[in-house]
Amino acid sequence: MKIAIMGAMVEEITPLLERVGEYREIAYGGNRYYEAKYGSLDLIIAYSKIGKVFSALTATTMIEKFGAQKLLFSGVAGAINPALKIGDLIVATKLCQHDLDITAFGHPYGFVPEGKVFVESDRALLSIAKEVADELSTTLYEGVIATGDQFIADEERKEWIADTFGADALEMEGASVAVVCDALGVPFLVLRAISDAADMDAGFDFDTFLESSAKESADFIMKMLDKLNG
Ligand code: 3QA
Repeated sequence: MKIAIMGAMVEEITPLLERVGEYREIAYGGNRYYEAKYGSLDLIIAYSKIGKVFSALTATTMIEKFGAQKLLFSGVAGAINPALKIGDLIVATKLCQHDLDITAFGHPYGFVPEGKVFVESDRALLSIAKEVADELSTTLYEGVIATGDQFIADEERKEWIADTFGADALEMEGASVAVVCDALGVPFLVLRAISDAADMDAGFDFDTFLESSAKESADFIMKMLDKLNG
């Protein structure tokens, strides 16, 4: 079984590379991909760079070039739901693009013809995540994640995303990865640990908590890999 694990920023995959030990680096398409073995699993690990376009490229490459059969995204997110505090883990039940807008033609926000507003995560991977959370006695939130090519540090925009999509957290890559995986028939899961609340303090909080929250997410992903290893 070949599993892709991706992040957007180098900080999001460094804790994963530290855990797998030996890996081989392959340069492709302006990024570096890392092949590693983890028990019986073949891993392909990479960070895409920030945003929907780069993350779509990386997800596609992991699947089409490296043959990934499942994809796990690990990283950080801004909280929308006030229940989510810095360091908390959230797994996406479904994802949407908050910045996709052809409403001028009567379409809903987040929709383009032949697409869908929400892409759903793989049920089997979701249930593995829940099992891991139970075993660790950690709280794993489940909810809607909204993606867009903007770092949100604004209450008003955040409320709009909450009201329009019922989103619990927001980031800049999940939905684009979801669209790619859905189109190519690859089960995927997007896991994020909260780094900020997408508010006035978001820039400062993000800088402060990127590393620690990225590690929270990566540690959880490693436990999921242990479970996939059987
Ligand atoms: C932010 C990262 C991008 O990959 C999306 C973090 C956490 N908080 C967010 C927020 N709004 C949107 N997304 C997020 N990730 C990139 S900008 C900082 C870059 O620093 C999730 C996320 N509030 C680079 C140093 O110059």
